Amino acid sequence: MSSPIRHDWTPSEVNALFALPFNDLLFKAHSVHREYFDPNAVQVSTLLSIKTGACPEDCKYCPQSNRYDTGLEQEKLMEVEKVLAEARAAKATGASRFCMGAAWRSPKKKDMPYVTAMVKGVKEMGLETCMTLGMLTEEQSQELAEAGLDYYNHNLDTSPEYYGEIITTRTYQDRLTTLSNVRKAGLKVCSGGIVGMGEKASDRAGLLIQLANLPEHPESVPINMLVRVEGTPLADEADLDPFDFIRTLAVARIMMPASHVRLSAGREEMNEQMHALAYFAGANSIFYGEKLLTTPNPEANKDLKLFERLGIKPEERGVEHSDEDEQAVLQASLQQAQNDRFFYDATA
Ligand code: SAM
Ligand code: DTB
Ligand code: SF4
Repeated sequence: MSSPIRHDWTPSEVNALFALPFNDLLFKAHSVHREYFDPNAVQVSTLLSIKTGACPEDCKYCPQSNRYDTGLEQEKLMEVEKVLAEARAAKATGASRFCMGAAWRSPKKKDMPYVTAMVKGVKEMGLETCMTLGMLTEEQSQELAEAGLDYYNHNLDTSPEYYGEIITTRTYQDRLTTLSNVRKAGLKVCSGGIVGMGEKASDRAGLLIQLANLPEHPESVPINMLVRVEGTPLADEADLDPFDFIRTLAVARIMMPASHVRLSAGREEMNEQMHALAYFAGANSIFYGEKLLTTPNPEANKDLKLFERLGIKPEERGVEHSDEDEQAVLQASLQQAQNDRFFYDATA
């Protein structure tokens, strides 16, 4: 392979990647993508908010912070049975990973038996499991690993330099410590950030340098486009140039060639052409299903239809997904998407 896995990226070379002509950058990213991945496979995860709102943190982008009036209805931790029912439904639509998110600064001792029960139950269905619960200690990471958790999502969000403009209630080092605790427990790491919060290209470079220069690359790198939610301090942030978003995906692909790069939040504002460009630039994972945590996401069927038009298949994952039933479900969903392309409801 001509693109090695590196952990020594410098600001000057990453800034130079961002400054490349768009076509040169895309060609480079796509070439790297083909060295490590099937370019026509995209991994699909489903997201569920297991505890919504009333978060004590002050992340300026977040509709769930208790500092901002976003009209969000706060909820207690969801019952384990309800979470399992949602996971079953996600499996039935062909998702391979089920991600559970909580609006916490960090989980409390009393929360742990519930979240570990959720992990065990979802795992038993043959789905990969992922959680995002805020900061974790080494012991909590271990507890989740023992319950069968596969991935932990904890984002660095932006560069160390810009971070203070966005969050004041936890430090960048707190985030790095959680990532290190998660690694020590043997969990796979999902970590990325948000683009479109008023940061400079050098901040996007700074975020990717932090991620790529970790002792191991995160297996999954979500790149979120800011969802501007009424009531949050970033609600009126200027439009992001869509090509700058694609550039960020492309540079992430080049710097972390073996990681899944997730085209994450913000897809509701992206058209099909933008999705196709993102997949070409090296994005090979999405959140699938009509809701992210609290904001809308494209309907699963819309994604499947686009997959079909582009010749993309949902990625099969490990032994869990060689399971015949699941393959049948996926095939049925794809068939449905294919049919929907040619027929419409004439009664509507
Ligand atoms: N409370 C936990 C934490 O922050 O560590 C976990 C849940 S939190 C909602 C997970 C991630 O969602 C954040 O780190 C941020 O990257 C992303 N996120 C939240 N609100 C967003 C928004 N409006 N637009 C884009 N991404 C967002
Ligand atoms: C990530 O990087 N993006 C997801 C997931 N990890 C937890 C969350 C996106 C949230 C978007 C705003 C919302 O729906 O509340
Ligand atoms: Fe809380 Fe997470 Fe939202 Fe920050 S991003 S306010 S920690 S839910």
